Amino acid sequence: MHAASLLFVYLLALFSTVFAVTHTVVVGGNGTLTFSPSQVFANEGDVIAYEFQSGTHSVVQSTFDNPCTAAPAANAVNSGLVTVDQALIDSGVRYPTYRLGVINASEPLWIMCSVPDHCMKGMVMVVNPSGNKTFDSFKTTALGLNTTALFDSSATALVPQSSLGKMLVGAMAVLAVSLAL
Ligand SMILES: [Cu+2]
Repeated sequence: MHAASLLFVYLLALFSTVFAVTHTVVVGGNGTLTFSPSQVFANEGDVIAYEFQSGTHSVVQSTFDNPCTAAPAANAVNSGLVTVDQALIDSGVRYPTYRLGVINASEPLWIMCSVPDHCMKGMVMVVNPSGNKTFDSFKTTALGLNTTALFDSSATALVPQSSLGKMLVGAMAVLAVSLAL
């Protein structure tokens, strides 16, 4: 390849790196059953960093129509259950964080916590909602559910500390799961 072309490719890569944004979403802040913020608008190349701050929660992909049921796709986003050890946090260990890379910004990513009751108490969020599929209607559907039978027990596995692999998951890529345990 011509040197000028190589330089162009390099600058392009540098450009996309410089403008990639990390969106931090606090999970369970102040002991609440919340993702905060509950809506994120991200570009391709951006990273969503789910920071678990209290209790036991998870980041599990669901669907707009079934907010509290794990999405059936084998490669759906699923952090497994993450429990925050407050003693470790107090000693200076960083919050466990689950990171996703956005590879398709046109596809909404519907997220819920799979711990029984949390989703139907409104513990849901979305990355890149579109059109009439809004966060508010997604949450309203979740709040209208009243059975724990909807929860997928496969979402209860703990994430091994070694799962730092990069895998493609629907609209997202799991960049890393770093559990400070
Ligand atoms: Cu939860």
